[in-house]
Amino acid sequence: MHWLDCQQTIPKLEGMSDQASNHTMASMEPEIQSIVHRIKSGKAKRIVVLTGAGISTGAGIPDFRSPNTGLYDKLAPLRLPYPEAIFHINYFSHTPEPFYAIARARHPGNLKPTVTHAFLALLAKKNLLHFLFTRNIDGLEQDAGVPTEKVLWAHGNWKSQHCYKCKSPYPDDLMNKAIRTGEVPYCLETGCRGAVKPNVVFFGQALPAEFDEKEKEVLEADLMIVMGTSLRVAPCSRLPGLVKKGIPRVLINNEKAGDLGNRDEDVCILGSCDDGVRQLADALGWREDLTDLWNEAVAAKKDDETFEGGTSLDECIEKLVNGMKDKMKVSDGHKRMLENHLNNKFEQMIAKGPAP
Ligand code: CNA
Repeated sequence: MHWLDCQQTIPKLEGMSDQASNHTMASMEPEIQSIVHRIKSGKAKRIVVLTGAGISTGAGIPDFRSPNTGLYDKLAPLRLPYPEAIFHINYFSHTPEPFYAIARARHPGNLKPTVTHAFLALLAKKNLLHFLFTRNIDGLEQDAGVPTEKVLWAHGNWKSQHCYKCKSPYPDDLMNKAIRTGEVPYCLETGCRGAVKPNVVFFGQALPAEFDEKEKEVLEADLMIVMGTSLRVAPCSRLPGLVKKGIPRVLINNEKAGDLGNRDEDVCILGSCDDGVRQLADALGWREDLTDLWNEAVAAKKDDETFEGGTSLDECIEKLVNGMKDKMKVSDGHKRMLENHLNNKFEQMIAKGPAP
């Protein structure tokens, strides 16, 4: 069993070699060619991919940790005990209002897959995608056409919901209404009154049971691609470390992440995911296929009128801040109580040591 643990972070640039750290898109040509050769020669037929929030920022969903644009920086006006609290099950159990206040701005609703999502679907179409681990909850890889049996949504997704307390399911139409209005939905079971939560894995909750089983797919990889993740949240962050020595690992990300770049065979393509996959597609002679597939995926995603005229994250946060004192009744005393409670929880978690 693995638990989503925001305290179990891996330092950035851990032991990154100077050679790897200096590579940029412009100077990566020989390394990209080695990956292209591996794919074209049939040596890479079982590609395992790990994706994170950075592949969906182009679709309009902010990631967590990018400075200024990431969700955690934007949450500052809410004065949460710590930014991750908004997605921590202990905090949600007391105070679900902040989560619902921003839910509409986080929901993929009418958002379209990016060219990076289309690249994943293209890998699948060419029978090269062995398995995709995503920590994203937006489901855009499925919208792009990646077959569901090839994906593990390690942190769950928005497609269903239940009461956090008694686990009763909750109807989709009422959930959509809650997301649209920003009001917390409560359990319909008599006497329960637990807040309803989408089936997204919060900090402090267990990952899907299949994670242990699917983790083994990484051992089968003859190429790994890691995209759009800071690799700072366990246990997904450890997946690249399971790739067998001698098997290339490709990082496509705005910044360096984890220990990618430490091994001789690693390739780090620093820059946007969309630029990185276009560059790979060009080098593979796949650009036309990629563009066609992307256009089809964008056209196929039907608009959901529930989310028309979506409210921006900044607007949602401003609204919550304005109504906070009256509506949420979060007094300074209540806030201090929560802080103490959560600090105690974290001390206990840290004392217990890292997740297995
Ligand atoms: P993170 O910690 O916010 O890291 C994102 C990484 O992507 C950072 O290294 C950024 O520099 C990088 N990045 C951002 N935009 C781009 C871009 N366009 N091109 C290249 N790199 C980019 O997010 P992680 O996924 O590592 O953290 C795991 C969390 C984030 C999981 O619990 C997710 O559920 C959660 N999350 C998911 C979504 C989503 O579903 N779209 C959005 C935000 C957060």
